[in-house]
Amino acid sequence: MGLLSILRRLKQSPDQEVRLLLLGLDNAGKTTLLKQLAAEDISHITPTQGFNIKSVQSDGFKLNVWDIGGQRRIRPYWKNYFENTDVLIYVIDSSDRKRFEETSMELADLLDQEDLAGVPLLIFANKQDLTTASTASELAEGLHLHTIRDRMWQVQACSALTAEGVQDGMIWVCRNISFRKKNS
Ligand code: G3D
Ligand code: MG
Repeated sequence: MGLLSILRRLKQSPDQEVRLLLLGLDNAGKTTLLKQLAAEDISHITPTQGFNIKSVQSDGFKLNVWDIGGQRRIRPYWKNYFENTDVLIYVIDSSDRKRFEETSMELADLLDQEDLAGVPLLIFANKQDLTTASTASELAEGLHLHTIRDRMWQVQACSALTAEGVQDGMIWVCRNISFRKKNS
């Protein structure tokens, strides 16, 4: 059974649609993670023509997924996908130190987006099964995550391949779903 079906039961209100944005550089592990999350119960995948954006709908959850790097051409369209995001999930390949700077800059760009202001951020320090992986705390330090003060955030070590740590991360996600829609 997919993790999302477990998480569905953790949601505060069954009718509420939780909108998640799953982003990261190419090769970070998003697609692998998505398979762990949704398993067989993805009811609907819509590839958006020309944009490489995947919208995955699974009863009560909506996930928008795409590679964030090298997509400057489509930046004007980001807005459409950011609106009403409950939690931002950012995936990093912890074994790819050469790209820490790049992924850090892309993340900083994201956090600057007005539509994502205050949206809770879960960072998956992925590929922990590799011996070459930086630990979650090394990653946090390398990416200066402690400078993030305008939202709730958490780094979760995981392996999308073995699923280790994935559920813990998603439990954090469920606990930090923002209710901006209701409050605003
Ligand atoms: P993306 O969708 O973010 O671009 P993918 O990334 O999910 O396609 O993963 C890119 C590559 O990393 C894949 O390898 C995938 O198997 C691998 N990968 C993803 N997560 C993990 C993990 O936790 N541990 C390890 N060891 N590998 C992982 P290939 O070889 O298929 O390109
Ligand atoms: Mg992919």
